[in-house]
Amino acid sequence: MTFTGGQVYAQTLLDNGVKDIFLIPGVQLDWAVEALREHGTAFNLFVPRHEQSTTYMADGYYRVSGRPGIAMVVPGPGLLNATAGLATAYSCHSKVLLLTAKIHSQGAGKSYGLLHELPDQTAVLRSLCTHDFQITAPSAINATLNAAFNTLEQSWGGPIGVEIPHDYLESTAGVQDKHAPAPESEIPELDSQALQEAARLLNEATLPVIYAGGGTLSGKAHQQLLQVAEKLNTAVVISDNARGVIDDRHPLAMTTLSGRAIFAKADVALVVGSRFVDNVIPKPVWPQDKTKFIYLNIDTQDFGAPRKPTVALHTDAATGLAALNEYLKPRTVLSTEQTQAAKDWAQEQIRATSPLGDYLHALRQGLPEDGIFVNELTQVGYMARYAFPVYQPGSYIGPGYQGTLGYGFPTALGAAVAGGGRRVLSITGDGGFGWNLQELATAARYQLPVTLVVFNDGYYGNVRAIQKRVFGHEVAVALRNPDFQLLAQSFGVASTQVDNPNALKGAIQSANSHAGPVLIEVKVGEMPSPWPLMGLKPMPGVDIGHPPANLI
Ligand SMILES: Cc1ncc(C[n+]2csc(CCOP(=O)(O)OP(=O)(O)O)c2C)c(N)n1
Repeated sequence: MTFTGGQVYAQTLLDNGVKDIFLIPGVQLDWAVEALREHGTAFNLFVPRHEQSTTYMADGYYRVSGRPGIAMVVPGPGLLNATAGLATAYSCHSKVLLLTAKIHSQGAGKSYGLLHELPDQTAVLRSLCTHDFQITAPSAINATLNAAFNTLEQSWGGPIGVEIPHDYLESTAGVQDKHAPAPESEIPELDSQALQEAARLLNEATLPVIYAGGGTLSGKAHQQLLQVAEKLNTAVVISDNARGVIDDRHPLAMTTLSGRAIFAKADVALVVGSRFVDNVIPKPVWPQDKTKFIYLNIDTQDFGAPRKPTVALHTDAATGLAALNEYLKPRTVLSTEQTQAAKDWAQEQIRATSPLGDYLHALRQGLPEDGIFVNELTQVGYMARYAFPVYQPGSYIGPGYQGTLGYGFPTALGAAVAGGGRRVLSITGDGGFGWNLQELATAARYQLPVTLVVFNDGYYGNVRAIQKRVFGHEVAVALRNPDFQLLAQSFGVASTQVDNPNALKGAIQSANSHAGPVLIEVKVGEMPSPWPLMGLKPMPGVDIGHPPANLI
């Protein structure tokens, strides 16, 4: 029996456990898509309205399920459209597999100007993926795809790309079944001297503190992190990328805001799975000289300047924390009163930044315990980074260091596919919604349980606020919006409009009992700035957000 390359391709995806695929078809994918169809209900094909959503949906899917998110696009502009999602997946270590077609194998490098040809497509893909695979012959489809899946499995995260010239999908010549050798594990062995030195520093410190970055979440180190925190009874300051790694209601769980009070007194900090560099200026998020730093990271790049590690532990978060735990002496670094004082102080700061804090309260109260929150680059969203309480891993999604405006809604759709009926709450500003408002069609078509809250202030409000504060003027920030109620209606999406936090809470609660998507528009005016409270260090020159010296 002979098979087309497309059939081998589809069968290999199935053999690697793939069920859900986020794709936009096109002529270069035809033989693969036809083969997917032949498998009937074995595959669920989700077809959004723009290629950027394929990778965003795949990312949201991975972050909720822990299973690789699979995106499929045509070459050239198809791939280029998908790159913002790849960049976000890269910054969040999300296991996204991007399957892209390529121009005809005999046109490669010849500049014939074939449909969707790029001068160097592989270079584009390679620059945004941790690994990339080229299918170099029809007979190599099975082996190369298996190698990509094995690598994805062994890797510590980040997107992987696979390219296939479209003629190989149509070809029946020489298609063979081959098995790829399993790649080596990417987890290095821990240096035992460094481990003991780290344990000594933590055991002898007066106030050791733990800082958890996204690597604790992607490295599934929840239990190990909690064990170390509870052994020392000290605070874990959870970065935006790690939200959910420990339930925020745990007495030792701190956000970057409540963590300010702890870091101010800490003499040793254990930084786990974090780049620990400010998002805008290449400086560490906390000064390196007054505190001794132990950095635990799988990526040796994250040990270098401007960080100054006293000890560097090179392994993944779960392995490193479990090993450290063996050497730590049980003690009570912080009392319940001290951790509560830090949390109470943070709450007061949030409450005082009204109405942002009230809106966040409404969002949390409206969302069920197991609901999934997808944050965005909107003013309420900046505050959510440190003020939206998160209860479990995989229930909070942020954009990582990319800070990609507009990523949230399509990411929420992928999260909903993975969520098995859990309600997804996606927030956006009216500006960011413009990046992907066509995906209301996708939400409606697949009846995804997403509540989309659009904060409508008529501006790129965050940029406007910064312009006004810094320059005293505003420019290029006013928006002319559609009627969001009519827009939702035209896509067949239920919608409502509110103008205060209490009404927002009620609208979210009613949306929870809806099976499909609901759009809630919130009419807002100018908001107070969420920036002075963001980040571990108080903002220089701003007089709010400084914890009193005697707080803990
Ligand atoms: C891809 C991308 N483009 C531009 C920006 C810069 N940016 C950050 S916030 C923002 C304005 C957001 O406006 P809106 O979505 O209306 O939310 P608001 O600030 O009004 O709450 C812009 C343009 C970005 N972060 N990402």
